[in-house]
Amino acid sequence: MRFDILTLFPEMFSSPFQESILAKAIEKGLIEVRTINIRDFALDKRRIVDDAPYGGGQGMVMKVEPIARAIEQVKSEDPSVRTIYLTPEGKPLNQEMARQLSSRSHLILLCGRYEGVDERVRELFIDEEISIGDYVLTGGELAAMVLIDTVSRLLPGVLGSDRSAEEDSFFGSLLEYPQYTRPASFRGYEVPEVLLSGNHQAISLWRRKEALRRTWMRRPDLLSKASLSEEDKKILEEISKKDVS
Ligand code: 4GT
Repeated sequence: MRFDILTLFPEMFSSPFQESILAKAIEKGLIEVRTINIRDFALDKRRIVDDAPYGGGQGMVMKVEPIARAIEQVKSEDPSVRTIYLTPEGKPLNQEMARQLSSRSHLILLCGRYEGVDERVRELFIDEEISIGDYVLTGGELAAMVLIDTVSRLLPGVLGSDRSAEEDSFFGSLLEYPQYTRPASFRGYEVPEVLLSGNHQAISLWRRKEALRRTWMRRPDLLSKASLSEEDKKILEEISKKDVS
């Protein structure tokens, strides 16, 4: 899968893709991440990419022409590329959207700065607008990194082939159960005994219970969308009766 990032700050993307899982994914050729400096598509001698807003007001607006040229260059190489603008006004990103995006072979990610882009960029060139949450950033770059990270880990081979499918069925519906590793005892705080028991059926049941408990306590909104078995519903009834920690 290929990502073309249109940005005024390509340097921001150097380190996130040079570490760990994403670096390996690039090495293996599973993903390709390219940055395109929008300023390279400004043709005037000062290479101006922004201007004051018509109608007045605070800040600057990113001009349409450099962005148009940059997008058109990528599209001339691959007319089927999908163009995404990262903005707080976009559709909130979730696991299901990440899964759908992971089926595409090529995305353009447009990163805004200042007060954002001229509206005609959105009308003429953008297929989809995505937000990573209800808060404001200084630019779309961090949002683009978040999107690339969450989509890339869903591609076959990026995490280790057996893991991804398993996780997909689970996530989006329930929070994760608690995890422990050695030592079994730390300053008097013990790992739950069942995890040391070797009883895999008991361990699975405990984990399902803890996932349900955590979801009920922290994200009850997720439970209405989750696919729950009859046993899950019984467990939840018990949890809601107790209602502690
Ligand atoms: C928040 C998000 C985002 C920004 C988000 C245009 C100029 C938008 C600054 C940019 N803030 N981008 N993608 N929540 N800020 O996704």
